[in-house]
Amino acid sequence: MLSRRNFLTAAVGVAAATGLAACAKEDDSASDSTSGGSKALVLGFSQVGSESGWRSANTDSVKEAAKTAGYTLKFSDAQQKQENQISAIRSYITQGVDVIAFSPVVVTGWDAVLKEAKAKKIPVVLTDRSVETSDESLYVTLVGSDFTDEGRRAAKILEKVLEKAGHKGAVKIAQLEGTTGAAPAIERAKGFKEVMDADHADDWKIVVSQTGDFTRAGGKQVMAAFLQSNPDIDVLFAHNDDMGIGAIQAIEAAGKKPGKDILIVTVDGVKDGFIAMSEGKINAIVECNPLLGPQLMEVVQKVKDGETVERWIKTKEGDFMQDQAKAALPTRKY
Ligand code: GYE
Repeated sequence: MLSRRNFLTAAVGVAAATGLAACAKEDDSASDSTSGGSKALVLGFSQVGSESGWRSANTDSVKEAAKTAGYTLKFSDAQQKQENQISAIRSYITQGVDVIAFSPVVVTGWDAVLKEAKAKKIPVVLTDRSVETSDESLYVTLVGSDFTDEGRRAAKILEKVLEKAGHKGAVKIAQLEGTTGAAPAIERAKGFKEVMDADHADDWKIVVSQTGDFTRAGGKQVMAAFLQSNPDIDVLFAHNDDMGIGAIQAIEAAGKKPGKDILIVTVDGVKDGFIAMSEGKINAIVECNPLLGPQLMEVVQKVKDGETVERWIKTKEGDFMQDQAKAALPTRKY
């Protein structure tokens, strides 16, 4: 596995090698760019949507890195709908792009369209989220995080949070899940449960768990319902910062103190998450890095050149407790 530093170095190399491409266009530009007489690589990218701060940072990173690399980027936003992603991918196939990259909203239901890409010999690179497929040859590689490990890390950091808060005895946990059927929702829940079952079978219990679709509005609405059915929740584990921030509003509206009456652990580490943490409202954040653009562009170039790449290029990330929030905030890049 290449370290992130190696990737960044390599990405800079790719950018230098491709030179200052004359006219890399964004957002479904149909024009062919040229770089020193040779045709610029054309990348079709289908994004999940714009549901969260993580997603906005990811989109910016992809667009910026494509520009730096001198690629022609055809970008589309699927608004969290699988059918939109499938039609975007089909249109990239019809246009005959060099490489297709996408972040699949859910894990299942991709085989048919991926087979169409394979038939046209267009390589597919997954980014951020994975798919479930019976035919491993339908995509080349995944550039993204280990979500199961993020779930495990969330449980481990919750142990510290509980200790710090002096919480003793039974722990009633509410879980705000990400989009139903999405890899980060499935795997973060799985990793968390794994640690819970192994080390806390006697004291921790998930009393309510429901999707908030990775959005603030979803987090707020579902948390309000949780508080009605289970007013004695001790902990909230939210699969992303945005749902956690929405939940904070619901907790405050119910007259409780987020971060004190209800301890909160989230995933992502976007700026607004760090702000909430520095205000004492989130207790710990498990980082999930959205700045995948440079790594993705490097892999895309290799795939286009027919080089072998690893099946899973993992992102490196860290964990943060509340007492680190203020110091870390100015250095956060997303
Ligand atoms: O955690 C969430 C976003 O797939 C890792 O999607 C991504 C997740 C991220 O909506 O905020």
